Amino acid sequence: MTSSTLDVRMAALPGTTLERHILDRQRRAPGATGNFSGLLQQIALAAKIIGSRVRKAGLAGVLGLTGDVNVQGERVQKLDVFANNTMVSCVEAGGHVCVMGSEEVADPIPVPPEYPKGKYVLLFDPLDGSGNIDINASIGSIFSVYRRLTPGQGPGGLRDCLQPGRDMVAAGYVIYGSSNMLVYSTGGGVYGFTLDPSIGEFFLSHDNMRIPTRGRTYSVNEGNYHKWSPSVQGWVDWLKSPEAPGGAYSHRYIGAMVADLHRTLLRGGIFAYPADEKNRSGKLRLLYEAAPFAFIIEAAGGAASTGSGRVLDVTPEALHQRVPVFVGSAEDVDEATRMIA
Ligand code: P6P
Repeated sequence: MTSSTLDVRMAALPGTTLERHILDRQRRAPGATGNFSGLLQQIALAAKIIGSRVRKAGLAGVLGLTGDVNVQGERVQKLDVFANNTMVSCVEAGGHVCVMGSEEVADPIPVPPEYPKGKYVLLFDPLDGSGNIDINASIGSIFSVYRRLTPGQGPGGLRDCLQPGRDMVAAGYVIYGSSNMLVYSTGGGVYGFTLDPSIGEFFLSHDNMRIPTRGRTYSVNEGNYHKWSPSVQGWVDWLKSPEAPGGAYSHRYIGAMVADLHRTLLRGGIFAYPADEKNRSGKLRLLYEAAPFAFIIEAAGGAASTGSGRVLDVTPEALHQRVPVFVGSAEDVDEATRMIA
């Protein structure tokens, strides 16, 4: 191939697309069948559609509440429903999953009988931090992928959804912020892709993301301070004192897990949602919030604890089970778990 042809070919691609990245890694993965790359492409399409609607939310009449309350007991935003239906529609016909689970839906979501069933399970929070929608603050989508447990090619079910995070195949999130990014990991590294809205394609912008071993910020809802246990109060008091490593930490809290943990992944530090008097198992859901982020943060060199054990070692007993979380830089999480034990 002459150098001019090569130059022309490389010049045509303004970067590494998500598809190219997945296919390049798939070629190096023994026994890869292409199913996962197909599933990730479908998730990326859903992300583009959701991101487009989020950007126009104020104009498209999709702000505000539907009047419904979801299985979490939370008031449902119109965009929550749109995001949930978009993710299901983009994935259900593709033949890559046998069942899905969503924060917005009480029970596992079956693949309609007319569509082929695949070997994967997709669990997702279609629009996390939806309380931030109407104030135009960052929100996101979170997903995790497992292999089916039940035998055969037929529909999957709850048993396929209730797997410990250590058995996860992949996890990722999309942040709808000043730019839209899709971040994913299959365990061997964490890769960030930024959407070029003029092309409608995600391009690799953060190759092999690593979280610093220690940060300078803590991210927790201080409004819950008086509901925490004395040990959690003591840990936060210490972080805010001159005795903290390198001096008092700064506090950053956006109120959307995707945004708070994206910052933590990039800058280091710790994000926590401890148990409290009101949320006795914490507020965040294990299967489609805590576990996918634990998978990603550990793949980036960090740590994720419930306060009494590794998040990825928790075996779920219910689809919408909640856990306390302490996630972020390894040294910060280690200190937190030692102080609150
Ligand atoms: P609080 C958003 O509703 C969410 O599920 C997470 O994204 C976020 O981290 C948390 O709840 C915020 O909860 O009680 O601090 O408003």
